[in-house]
Order: sequence, then structure tokens, then C-alpha cells
Amino acid sequence: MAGSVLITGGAGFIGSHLADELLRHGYRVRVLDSLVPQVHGPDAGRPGYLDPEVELIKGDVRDQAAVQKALAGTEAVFHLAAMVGVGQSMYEIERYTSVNNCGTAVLLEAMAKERGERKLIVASSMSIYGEGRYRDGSGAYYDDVRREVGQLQRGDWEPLIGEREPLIPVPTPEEKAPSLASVYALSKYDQERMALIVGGCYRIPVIALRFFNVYGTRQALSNPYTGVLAIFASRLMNGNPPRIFEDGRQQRDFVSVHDVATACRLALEVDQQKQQLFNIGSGARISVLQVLERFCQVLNVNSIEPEITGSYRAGDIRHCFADITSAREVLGYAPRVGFEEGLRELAGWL
Ligand code: UD2
Repeated sequence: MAGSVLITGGAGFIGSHLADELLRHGYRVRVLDSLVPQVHGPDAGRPGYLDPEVELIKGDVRDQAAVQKALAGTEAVFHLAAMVGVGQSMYEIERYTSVNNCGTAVLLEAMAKERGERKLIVASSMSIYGEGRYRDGSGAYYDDVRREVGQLQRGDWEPLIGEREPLIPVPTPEEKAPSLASVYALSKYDQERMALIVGGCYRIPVIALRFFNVYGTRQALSNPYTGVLAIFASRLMNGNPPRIFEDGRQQRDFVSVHDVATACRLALEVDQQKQQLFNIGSGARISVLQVLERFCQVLNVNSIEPEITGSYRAGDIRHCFADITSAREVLGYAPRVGFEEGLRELAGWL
């Protein structure tokens, strides 16, 4: 089904890779992006990595006129425009809520008013799960460990980790109940719910994709709130020791931005309306320490010792990695970029 699609936030890290993926598959791509200075630098123009075939409209997703103009003539929408960063969302509360919630509201209202059925794919986040799913020795699941074991926070996690860990982290499926621990997570959950409620009312087919730890080229290195690999990259390149929070054994699911872009396209093309929420990860788990080790190998850096702080970053979770069974079975998603390969590509781009 090639046609004309809109990507809000399409000049950013994930959106620009999605634009490439869609162009490769014969779509016409329009992007609405405000080119925020945190990502693109002050007075930034069109980013050099954005394919010349992409039609770029510079505008804010909260601006009704810009959104209407961007929607005109398109057959589907990917909504990626958002403020990203868990920690930052806790002190830029108004800004995160405004861009993420109101931006989604403006887009949905415009889509609801327009005639013609457009599919909407919303970028959501694993952050809505809070802590991932755990299982104990008897096989029972624990979906909100903090609540189950008495509101454990940060340092209080110690009895749960390492040799003495009585609870084993297991892949988190979509049905795990949300446990929102940041304004960012709340805004992502609101985006999902708002899209599903409005979509249901106006017959807009909606799919929300919960991205896990996405990494790859074009992730802003200058933004201290981006993912850990971008932070490690900029520290290593500047000869600074990377800082590891906790003991570095916390586990995540790192997924290549190319696989995420493919998942987005598959969500557009899939012909079903029953399941609307999908985890998008690699399906593999890795600890933060292992991530750094592999990255240093790929970069050929062996002289910089990391600083293991032992301290907990406010709002951090211990483990979370994706159960991607639904995406595999329903969307036909199959992650293709191995971690080493993804790291090599990232290293080549730095
Ligand atoms: C958060 C969000 C995720 C996404 C991502 C974007 C949650 C649960 N998830 O994931 O949805 O928005 O952020 O970045 O909130 N770390 C270090 N040293 C550093 C930086 C990070 O050790 O310099 C650790 C950090 O403590 C964590 C892991 O690396 O355990 C991954 O951190 P991250 O910021 O890349 O992403 P994460 O999992 O908090």
C-alpha cells in the first residue's frame, strides 16, 4: 500500500530513519517538525541527513494550522513528535505535557474533523511499564514489584539483585499494567489512550508501538537526556570515563533504529484492527555493563575505565526488556540488526 504519509517529528532520530524506510518502499513522505534546538541546534534548518525526497514543513504539532496543512492529501500518519527524556520531564512538566499531550490532542482533533480514513501509528514507550515483569521461584508473576514488595525505591532494590535476587526478571508483555513513574511516561500513556479513545469514536484505525531502548545513528549526542549509548559515545569521544549507575547489571532491550523503522512500516501495512498495542524491542536482554564493554570493543577503546557510581539515577527502573511475540505474530516483525552490527554502524557514524 504505497501512498502519501505524514510523520510528525520526522526530522528527528527515529522519524528520519522511518522516512528512509518508507521512501524505500515507495511511499511519499511529508514531515512536520519544529526542529527543536535541543536536538537540531540553534537556528537549525533542514537536517543534512533528511532525504531530499522528504517534504519538510517546519511547524509545531500544537499549531492547528500547521497540522491541517501537513495532513492535507495524506493517507496515514505516524505521530512521533514529542519531548523525550524521563529525567528532564520531571522539571519541565508544563513543556512535556504541552507538547506531548496537547500536540496529540491537536493532531487527533484535526484528523477527526477531516473526512477520509487515515491510519494513525503512535510512538509510545516502554517507560509506561515502570519496572518490567518479574517471576518468583514458584512461577508466579509480579507486575508491580515496587508495590508488591512494599514501595521499594532506588537503594532499597539491593536485596532484590545479584545472587540473592528472589525475583527473576522476565520479558514484559503488552498486558502488563502500566506503572507510571514520570511525567514523560504519563504523557506517553495519555497519548496512547487519547488516540485509542478518539480513534474508536471517529473510526480512525490506531496502533501504538511501545519502543524499548532505541539506538543508532542520528541520535543527538549533545543532549544529556538521550539514550545511554549516545551518552557513552560522547563521553568516550571526549576522553571522559563513562559513568555507570547502580552496579551496571540492570538489564534493558536495545533495539536498532532500523528495526524500529521497519516495525512502524509494518504497523501501517498490517490489515487487522484487533490488537492495537505492540512492544517493539529486539527480544534480547543485555546489561548496561555489557553494553559498554561491547561498545568499547567496537570502538577499540581499552584505556578508559568506567566509573561505576553505585548510585541510582532518580526515576530509574532496574530491569525491563520486551516480549515481542505479538509484534512477531501479528505484524510479521523480525528484528534483523544484531547488536554488534548496530554498534559498528553507530561507531562508523561518530
Ligand atoms: C528511558 C525510558 C525509555 C526511553 C529512554 C530514552 C524508562 C523506563 N524508559 O529508558 O522509554 O524514553 O529513556 O533514553 O524510563 N545509564 C548509565 N549511565 C549513563 C546513562 C544511563 O549507567 O550515563 C543507565 C541507566 O541508569 C539505565 C540504563 O543505562 O539503567 C539505560 O538508560 P537510558 O537513559 O538509556 O534509558 P532508560 O532505560 O532509562
